[in-house]
Amino acid sequence: MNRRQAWTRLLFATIALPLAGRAQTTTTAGEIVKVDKAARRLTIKHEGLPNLGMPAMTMTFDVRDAGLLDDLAVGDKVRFAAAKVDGRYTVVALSKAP
Ligand SMILES: [Cu+2]
Repeated sequence: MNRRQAWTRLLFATIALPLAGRAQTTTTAGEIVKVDKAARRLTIKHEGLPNLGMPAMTMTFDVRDAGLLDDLAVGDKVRFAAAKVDGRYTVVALSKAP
């Protein structure tokens, strides 16, 4: 690998890969069914989650960032992203739907 190739690889790793990762984080529509701040958990009636191979359903998720729960109430319509973190279904991003 010459110098130029090395730089190209470095650039790819620092710029292109994070962008690709972001593009794969699709959000899914849901409605808040229950907010459990003490346990840091959310029950969401959600549409399908393709990244988890999950059809639409109502289920409980862990929440990575407790701050996400502060402004949420039952019945809120949201868009969110979920992932399996340490073997548990976890909300990793969430915002209220407009
Ligand atoms: Cu589910």
